[in-house]
Amino acid sequence: MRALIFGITGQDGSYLAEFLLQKGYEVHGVMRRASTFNTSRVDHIYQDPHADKYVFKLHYGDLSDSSTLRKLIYQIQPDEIYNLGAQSHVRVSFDIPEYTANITGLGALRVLEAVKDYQEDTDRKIKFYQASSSEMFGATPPPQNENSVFYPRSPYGASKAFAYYMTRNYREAYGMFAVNGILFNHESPRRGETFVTRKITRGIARIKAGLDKKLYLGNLEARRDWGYAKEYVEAMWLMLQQPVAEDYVIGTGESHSVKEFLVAAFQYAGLPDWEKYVEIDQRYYRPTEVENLIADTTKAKNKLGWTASTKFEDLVKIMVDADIKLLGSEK
Ligand code: NAP
Ligand code: G4F
Repeated sequence: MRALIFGITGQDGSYLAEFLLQKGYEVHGVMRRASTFNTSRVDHIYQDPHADKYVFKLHYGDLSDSSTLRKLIYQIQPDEIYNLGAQSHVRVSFDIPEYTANITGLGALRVLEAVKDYQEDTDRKIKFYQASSSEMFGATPPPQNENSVFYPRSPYGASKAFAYYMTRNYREAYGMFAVNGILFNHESPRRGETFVTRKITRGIARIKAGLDKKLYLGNLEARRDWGYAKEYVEAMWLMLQQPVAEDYVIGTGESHSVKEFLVAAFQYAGLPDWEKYVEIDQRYYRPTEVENLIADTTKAKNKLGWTASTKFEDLVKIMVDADIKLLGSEK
């Protein structure tokens, strides 16, 4: 089996690549050219092109660049494509809405269109996974499932909703095996440093090491359904192994506030007086907020046999421990 991953250098892309390599896949990934190294999450699985068994291959490309992604699909001839590439930061999407729509929204359409043409030209089939998001539910009250109404509250959420509907449309219009995994927030030690969980655990490590005195945050009342990213990539893969292409909600079924995460993380790190260190800064608030997300994962449980094993308390511990260890090794 051959898989092509857009967004391989991201949190999920790196876990998915590891997962598929363990399953015996040949894994191809698309990375952006950058002036600094952007492969730190996959460096540990990087292979020299001259290796005997060369099964992990990186290619330059960008979701804004139809001709290159089309060329890659024709050259690689993957059995499965996972589109995890996105401008994935909700707050930033208010600053760069057009770019977000181009990459997070139109990027998915560019891949779908290339897959459609490839299938028509070659008579081969490609299964397509779209990284849809609980941000699409936005203001719709929890719990949210596959039938809940979308009410996006950001350019990011609206762009993901566009990609979601295009994925469904290509499934219905052209009979493509195209699925949406509607994933709720999932975190890990590989989470980007500006998402709130990682910002907190990294901030704690720096405070404990005496490098920072304060941690500046925005809205502490928002609630999220936080799971462990390493487990969520299996659900992505399972969706593509089903006999019929369908969309699935993936989460833990629990919701916690940012404040709860903050308190649990500071306490676990041995700093119970968290208020001494945390300041609220308006710049981290969003013009419109998503207040509460809780996944109803009944369908995933029944059809995929998938449930989240790592819950809130364990996730906090994994992330705090990892950031304290990382800072220690950097020092
Ligand atoms: P992430 O860490 O931000 O990774 C995003 C990936 O997309 C990175 O590899 C990034 O490359 C790549 N990318 C960005 N712009 C691109 C472009 N113009 N062309 C090609 N690739 C581009 O996100 P993640 O947390 O792994 O999430 C994976 C996907 O799931 C994203 O689509 C995200 O929106 C979606 N999602 C995430 C969550 C969550 O809680 N993590 C929940 C629901 C849905 P660089 O490394 O070069 O920046
Ligand atoms: O960690 P966040 O930035 O994640 P958010 O906005 O929920 O988006 C993440 O999850 C989505 C799935 O629902 C993904 F689709 C998306 O790609 C991304 O991975 O913010 C979580 C909450 C928000 O309510 C935010 O207002 O934390 C609040 N928050 C409070 N202070 C903060 C901060 N968020 C960030 N990033 N930084 C803060 O200082």
